[in-house]
Amino acid sequence: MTKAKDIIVVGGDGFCGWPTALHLSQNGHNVTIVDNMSRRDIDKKMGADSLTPIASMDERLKAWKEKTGLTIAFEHIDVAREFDRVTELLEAIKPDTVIHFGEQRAAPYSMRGVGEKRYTVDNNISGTHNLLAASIELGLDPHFVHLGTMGVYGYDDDGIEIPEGYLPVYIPGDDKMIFQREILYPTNPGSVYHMTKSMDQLLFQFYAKNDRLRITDLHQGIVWGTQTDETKLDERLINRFDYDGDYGTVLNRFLMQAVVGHPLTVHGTGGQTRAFIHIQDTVKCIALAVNNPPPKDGKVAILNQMTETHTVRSLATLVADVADAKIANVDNPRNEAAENDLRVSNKTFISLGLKPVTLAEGLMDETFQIASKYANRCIYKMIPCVSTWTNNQRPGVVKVDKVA
Ligand code: NAD
Ligand code: USQ
Repeated sequence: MTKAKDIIVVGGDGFCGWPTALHLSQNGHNVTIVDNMSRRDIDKKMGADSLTPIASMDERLKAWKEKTGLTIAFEHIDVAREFDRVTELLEAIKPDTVIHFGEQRAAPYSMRGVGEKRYTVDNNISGTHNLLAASIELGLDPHFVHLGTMGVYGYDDDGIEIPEGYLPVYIPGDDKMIFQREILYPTNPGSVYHMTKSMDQLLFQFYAKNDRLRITDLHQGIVWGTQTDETKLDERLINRFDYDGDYGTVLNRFLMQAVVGHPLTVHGTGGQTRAFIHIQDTVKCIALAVNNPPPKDGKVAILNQMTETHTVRSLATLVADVADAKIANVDNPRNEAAENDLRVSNKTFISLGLKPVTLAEGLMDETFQIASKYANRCIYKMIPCVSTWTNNQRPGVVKVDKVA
C-alpha cells in the first residue's frame, strides 16, 4: 500500500474521471471531485443521454460510502471561469496530486459551429491555465496529471513509431557540425478539440520550465468499455456510456449500434487506424502515473496511454461478425486521412507494470451486455454523426442503399 495522498480529480463526474476517482479512493487516497456538470448540461442541450442511467453526484457518493465505507468529497466548480474558487480549494486542500480531466472532449462537438469552437477553446485552455497559475500563486507543489490525447501527434506519420512526446532533431551547423536537440513532437491536431490539447502542451512546457512544476501529460487513445471493478459494485455507481454522434466514440458506438440493430457507421473506407485503451486500463494507468511523479527537472513527463491499435474497418468487421450486424460505409463528416498506419510506443506504462487488457479478452462481451441491458434507453435519432468539419461536407448518415 502506497502512502495516502490528497488528490483533486477535476472532471470527476465524467466517463474517465468517475471510475478513476473511485479507484483512487479504493486505493486509500483522499479524493475530492471537482466538476461543473457541463457534460450533463451539454447532453440536455443536445437532447442526448448516457445509455446507462447515471445517478446524480449525491447518489453516486452516497452509494460509494454505503458499499465501501469510504468518503469522496465533491465541489461544484467551473475551473475555467471561477478562478477564485479554484484558488480557495487548492489552498484548503494543498493537494499532493491534481488530476485534470475537466475539458470539453468531443472532436465532433468542437466542430459543430463557431459557438462550440469558442467554448471548447475558452473552456479547455482557461481551465488548464487557471489550475497551473493558481498552484504557482499559492506556492504549492502538486504533481499535475493531465489527460491529453494521441490525436496531438496527428495521423500522417506512416511508418514511424510515435515516441512518448519528444523527438530528437539533428540540425546541420557550420563546419559540418551537427547539433542535436530534443523538441516536443510536432503537433498536428485534427479538430479544434485536439488543437486545445496541443495548446495545453505549451502551457505545461512553460510552467515545468519556469516554476519547476511536476507535470505528467498522458496522451491517451480512444477509451472503450464502460465498467471497472469499482463501478460494478452497485448500479448507482455505473459509469456513463456515450453513443451519440458527437460524444460516442467509435468502438462503443459500434457495440451499441449492433445491439439496437443500427448498421455500423464506418466513416469512408474505415482505413483510419487509431489507438485504443479499455476504461479499466485507463484507471490503472492513472494510478501508476499518480504513484510515479516525475523529478523536478523542468521537463514535462509525456506518456502514451494506449494499449493497441486497430483500423475502424477491422473493428466494424469484428463487431459485425460477433453480433451479426450490418456495416454501412457512410460519407466521412470529418476532414481526416482516409487511410493511415499507426505505431505507438507505450514503453513507460509497460515498464511500470501495466498488463494491458485487449479486445480479444472477452471485455467486448461485457460491453455488449451493458448495451443490451439498457438498449431500451437508446435515443435512435442521436446515433448519426451530424457535425461536419467543413461547410461543404455531408453528415455521416446511413443511406439504406449503402448498407453492406
Ligand atoms: P467527459 O466529458 O465524460 O468528462 C469530462 C468532465 O469534465 C465532465 O464531467 C465535465 O462536466 C467536466 N468539465 C468540463 N469542463 C469543466 C470545467 N470547466 N470545470 C469543471 N469541470 C469541467 O470526458 P472523458 O471521456 O471522461 O474524458 C476525460 C479527459 O480525458 C478529457 O480531457 C479527454 O480529453 C481525455 N481523453 C478522453 C478519451 C476518451 O476516449 N473518452 C480519450 C483520450 C483522452
Ligand atoms: N468513426 C467512424 N464511425 C463512427 C464514429 C467515428 O468511422 O461512427 C471514426 C472517426 O471518423 C475517426 C475514428 O473513428 O476516424 C475515431 O473517432 P472517435 O470519435 O472514436 O474518436 P476521436 O474523435 O478521435 O476522439 C476520442 C475522444 C477524445 C480523445 C480521442 C483519443 O472523444 O476525447 O482525445 O478519442 S485519439 O483519437 O487517440 O486522439
